Amino acid sequence: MGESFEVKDGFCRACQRFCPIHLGIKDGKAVSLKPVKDNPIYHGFACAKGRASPEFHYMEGRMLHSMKRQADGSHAPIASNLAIGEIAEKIRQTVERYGPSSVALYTGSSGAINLPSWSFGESFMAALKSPMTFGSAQIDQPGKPIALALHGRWLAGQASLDQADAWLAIGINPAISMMGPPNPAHAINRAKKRGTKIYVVDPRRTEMARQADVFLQARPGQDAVILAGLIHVILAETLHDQSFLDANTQGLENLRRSVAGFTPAFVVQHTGVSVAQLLAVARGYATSKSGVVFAGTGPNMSSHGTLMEYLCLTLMTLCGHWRREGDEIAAHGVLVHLPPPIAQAIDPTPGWGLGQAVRSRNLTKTACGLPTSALAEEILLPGDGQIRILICNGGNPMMAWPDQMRTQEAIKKLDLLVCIDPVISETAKYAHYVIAPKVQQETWQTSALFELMWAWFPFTYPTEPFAMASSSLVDPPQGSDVIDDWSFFFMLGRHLGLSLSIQPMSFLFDPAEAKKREKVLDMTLDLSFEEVWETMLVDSPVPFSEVRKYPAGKVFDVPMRGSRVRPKAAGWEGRLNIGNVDMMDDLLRAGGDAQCSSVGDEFSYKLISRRMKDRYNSCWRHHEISVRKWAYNPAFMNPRDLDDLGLIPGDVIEIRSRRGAITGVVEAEEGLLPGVISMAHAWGQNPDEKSDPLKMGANTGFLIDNSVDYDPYSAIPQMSSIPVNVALVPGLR
Ligand SMILES: Nc1nc2c(c(=O)[nH]1)N[C@H]1C(S)=C(S)[C@@H](COP(=O)(O)OP(=O)(O)OC[C@H]3O[C@@H](n4cnc5c(=O)[nH]c(N)nc54)[C@H](O)[C@@H]3O)O[C@H]1N2
Ligand SMILES: Nc1nc2c(c(=O)[nH]1)N[C@H]1C(S)=C(S)[C@@H](COP(=O)(O)OP(=O)(O)OC[C@H]3O[C@@H](n4cnc5c(=O)[nH]c(N)nc54)[C@H](O)[C@@H]3O)O[C@H]1N2
Ligand code: SF4
Ligand SMILES: [Mo]
Repeated sequence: MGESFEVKDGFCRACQRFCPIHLGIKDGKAVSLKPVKDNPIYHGFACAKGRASPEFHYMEGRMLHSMKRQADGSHAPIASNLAIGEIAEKIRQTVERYGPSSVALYTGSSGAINLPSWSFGESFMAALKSPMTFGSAQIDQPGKPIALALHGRWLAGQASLDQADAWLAIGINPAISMMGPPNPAHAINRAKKRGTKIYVVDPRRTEMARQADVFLQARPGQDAVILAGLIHVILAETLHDQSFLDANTQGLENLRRSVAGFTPAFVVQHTGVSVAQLLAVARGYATSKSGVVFAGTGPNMSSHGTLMEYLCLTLMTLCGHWRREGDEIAAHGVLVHLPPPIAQAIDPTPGWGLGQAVRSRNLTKTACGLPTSALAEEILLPGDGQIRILICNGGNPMMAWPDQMRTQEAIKKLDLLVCIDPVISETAKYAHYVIAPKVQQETWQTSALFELMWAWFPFTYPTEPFAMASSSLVDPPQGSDVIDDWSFFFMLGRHLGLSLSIQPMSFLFDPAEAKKREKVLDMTLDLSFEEVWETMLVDSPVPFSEVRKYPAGKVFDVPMRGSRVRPKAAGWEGRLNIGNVDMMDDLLRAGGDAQCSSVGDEFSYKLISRRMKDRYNSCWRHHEISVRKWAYNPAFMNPRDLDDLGLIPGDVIEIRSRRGAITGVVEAEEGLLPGVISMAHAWGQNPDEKSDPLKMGANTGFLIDNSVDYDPYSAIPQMSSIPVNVALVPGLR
């Protein structure tokens, strides 16, 4: 038999940025991935991780069959269909005895990127009548949707990063994380060439900070204080947009009172930035025409995350930095309808206290969903409402949830744990069943994800109406029994006699309207992946069947292209709130906390989180690309701190928090603020496994306690800026 080689167009799925690519396929196997050079939006980019991703499909450790846990704790292959039948039976018995709320779903990062699996998971839970759906979003940047609810939304949205003339980026590093526009490095260069001012707040001189006009190298966890300081200066110097505020907002006086104490002197004392820098950013930002403020995971995880996001929105509103009447529109829906570009405000809505509450710590459902950081407690807390079954879709709680100790206790306690995961992850080790899914190029995928991200991450959206939809480009390896993630929920529903329904994706419909439009699936008929996408995108502005013709994407000539923001409707009364009472109270607390934290206590260092270039959370961690530079997650520290402590790079240190201790390997990083340790999450092993810090790294989640120092609204605990101490572990250098 001769060899065959072909090249198919599509896009990489090794991270959420979905870069358009040419996939080389040899004898039916994906063998190479190269960027599409002349793509108008991505400008020919693929990272090393993406280029290596064809190998992920075939690497050792990828499961080609689902697994069932045996009496001795080992896993043995089982036919997927049989496994799903057994899982259904266990769910049936448990629901009969304890009610539907005893079953919970956790959608992790790989589940969230995969819209059909996310959508079918939610639909399954609704049909089962269990409200207990959790996700990685609630331990990521949960302050974003909550703040947006409290502040209200501007229908026409904000400028895209390509349109904006000032960026204020707080604890986000698009050049590595790809949480930013397509091909972030290219976008940063374009912005510099256009003369866009870039302001960065980060304890670390990040890849983006190196290109910044002003880099505020601030102490971690003080972002709300800095934002309040910027607002203070802007109000004191009357640089705000009074006529915009008069016409479209409420709460200015409350805001003014609340930021009164955040004088430049106060901010400088507690954050480490200089007066000159603070004034430069306040003046530069406020006098720009269309500035955007955007924050990332760091400050969202460093306490007062909801407040910090709220102040980002408030700062934009204060300066009238939303798309205004007559401006070129910033975003178009191609696969998902966006709200009409009208220069008017939608009133705030409640941020928390929505529907089903959990039992622990009086926490409620928020605009971001149920608090994932309380899920372990909900499994451990006996009595009515205890969670006994967990379906974990494309996530790895043992590596990624805060509070690894409590997570392990909870995971071990479950009556049934099902993981949908291509490998036996650290969590899947405890699973009763591991369902082997199709991965990456074996699945159908579209760029609808970005269009949905527009609501919370508008700075990731391109200005042009670009979209792509790709069928599966390769088949799973021969002889395998792997299934589509979404079909797990479909088949489970079928076994349980449930009827699943799928809501079309759109920002146009309120929940009641979306419910009316949902399609009830005929559970007796098998569905194809294509039909799944057709159902989800039934109302798309450009028909799915048209977008499908462009697997590596295209800029579509949608009717809105090139149009302008429309004026506010006559008599419209919607107003944004920039003085929300709860947020102003939290701002006073943040001021108080700032004063305490500079006093210093027994834990004199702050451990902050970061992302590493070649590794996506815990995904494909055993592939050589994930460890080509670092086999472990170094504990980066400023050389001055190393000198003070008598450490040299390569030393093994104990890093101790109030909760516990891990061992890290020291590395010097000039650009890091002294007193700060920068270390990536989702490394290391399970707590009771023998771990070599030089081979596997250490799990920073072990240092975190879910039940203290958490955001009172979203419940996200302090996952960055964790107070720690450091000591040499002798003899391991
Ligand atoms: N201390 C600290 N903790 C953090 C963070 C931090 O910055 N600091 N970050 C937080 C953030 S932002 C997030 S999003 C969470 C992530 O939390 P999780 O999503 O729970 O963790 P991941 O490591 O992303 O797990 C992804 C899993 O998906 C599997 N997988 C890979 N490909 C596929 C696929 O195609 N299909 C399926 N079904 N599974 C697949 C992988 O093997 C892996 O087990 O971690 C959070 N935890
Ligand atoms: N290569 C790669 N890409 C990824 C991921 C990955 O693991 N690897 N993970 C993906 C996921 S799940 C997500 S959510 C996104 C996240 O995307 P980003 O939010 O861009 O994540 P990071 O690159 O970790 O950038 C966070 C920054 O916050 C800073 N920081 C930490 N604490 C503080 C603080 O208190 N204040 C301020 N101002 N800054 C602080 C850190 O120094 C760091 O530069 O990335 C995604 N992309
Ligand atoms: S940034 Fe890298 S991993 Fe992410 S989609 Fe692009 S090529 Fe793939
Ligand atoms: Mo994330």
